[in-house]
Amino acid sequence: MLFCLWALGLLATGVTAALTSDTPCNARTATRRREWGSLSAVERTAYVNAVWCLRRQPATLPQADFPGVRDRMDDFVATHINYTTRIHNNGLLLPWHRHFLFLFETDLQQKCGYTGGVPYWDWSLYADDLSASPLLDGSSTSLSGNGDLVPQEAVFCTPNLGCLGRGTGGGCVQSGPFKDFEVHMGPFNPNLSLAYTPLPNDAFAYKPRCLSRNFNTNFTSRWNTKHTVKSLLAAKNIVEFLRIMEPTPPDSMGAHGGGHQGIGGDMGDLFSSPQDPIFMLHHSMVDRVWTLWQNEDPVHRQDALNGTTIINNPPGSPTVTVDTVVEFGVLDRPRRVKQLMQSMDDDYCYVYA
Ligand SMILES: *[C@@H]1O[C@H](CO)[C@@H](O)[C@H](O)[C@H]1NC(C)=O
Ligand SMILES: *[C@@H]1O[C@H](CO)[C@@H](O)[C@H](O)[C@H]1NC(C)=O
Ligand SMILES: *[C@@H]1O[C@H](CO)[C@@H](O)[C@H](O)[C@H]1NC(C)=O
Ligand SMILES: *[C@@H]1O[C@H](CO)[C@@H](O)[C@H](O)[C@H]1NC(C)=O
Ligand SMILES: [Cu+2]
Repeated sequence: MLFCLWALGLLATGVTAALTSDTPCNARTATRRREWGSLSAVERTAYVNAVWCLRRQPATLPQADFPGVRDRMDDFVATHINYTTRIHNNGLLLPWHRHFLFLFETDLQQKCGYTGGVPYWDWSLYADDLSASPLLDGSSTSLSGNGDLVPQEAVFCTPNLGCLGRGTGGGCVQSGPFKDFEVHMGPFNPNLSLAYTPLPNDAFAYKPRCLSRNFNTNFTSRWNTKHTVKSLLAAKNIVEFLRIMEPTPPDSMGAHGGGHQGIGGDMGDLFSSPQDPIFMLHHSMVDRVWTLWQNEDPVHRQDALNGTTIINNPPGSPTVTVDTVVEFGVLDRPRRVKQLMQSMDDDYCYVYA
């Protein structure tokens, strides 16, 4: 009886987090993150509606200092921008984005009544034809499709990769639920991502424009295939895993970058890519493959890390260990990497279906 009253009191004050942490985490109670194509139309719509709902929630970051932050979705974008040069192409890519995704999922659930997990984009199903996928075909139950064709779009060239064919879009997303989804920050000069430099002064400036995409299967059909996923799962250690997922130095490409550049447009922007709703589904897949890989040999892989806390692991930068503290700005208190290593421990209780 006492317990009931106590539980009711918690419910009444909305402290749902306290309740969930008392619920044992097992395969039955865990949040299930599922492949987009396996969701029903009703489930897909529920996810889309939850993302739009988050867009209508107030921001935490003050608009006086962050003019581009207009809503709760933008809190996530600005936080990602702020930490970009500390969480990519290094030892923090996997743990930092795992928590970022978890915080987003928790917001969808707590602020917008969403009851599922963040779905994932299984790259390998659609690597050769993004536009034909249930995720990106532009239908009302997709996450919208390609951007319209910008004829003068340049080919994508880098010194190490050479030139890949240009994308098939480049302009505004034309149809589907996110056709009118404005983005507010960026774009960033891609050269900024090569080094650990201060953010430009206009990093959080308000620059409203349409959501753009530029589908390019030259990326996905090379770095996001069935073979890619198989190789990731077969990686013998974290060094090999990261070499396939996100190799350094800058000019190399992996599954993480291939997914970003394969969608292109705003998703191709290392700093402000969380503005495209596909971002979270891409990172759900990144996290899924990491989780499956970890669970295959927990003793050796649970706490496996490699790399530093600075983009591209420059010589002398601090090595990431389980004791490294990572920050999430206004989204959450700082965490030790140790707390971000197991999908069914500490704050987490999710599985990939
Ligand atoms: C890029 O993709 C297009 C369409 O599939 C193809 O015709 C072209 O050869 C590809 N180019 C490169 C450089 O991969
Ligand atoms: C990036 O740097 C390269 C080499 O310095 C330069 O040629 C290119 O114009 C730069 N790109 C942008 C967008 O500033
Ligand atoms: C990552 O692994 C490589 C290869 O084993 C090793 O040489 C390097 O020192 C490691 N780096 C860090 C920062 O742990
Ligand atoms: C950006 O990072 C700095 C340094 O960790 C931190 O003090 C600041 O609060 C962060 N700002 C945002 C918007 O996350
Ligand atoms: Cu990122």
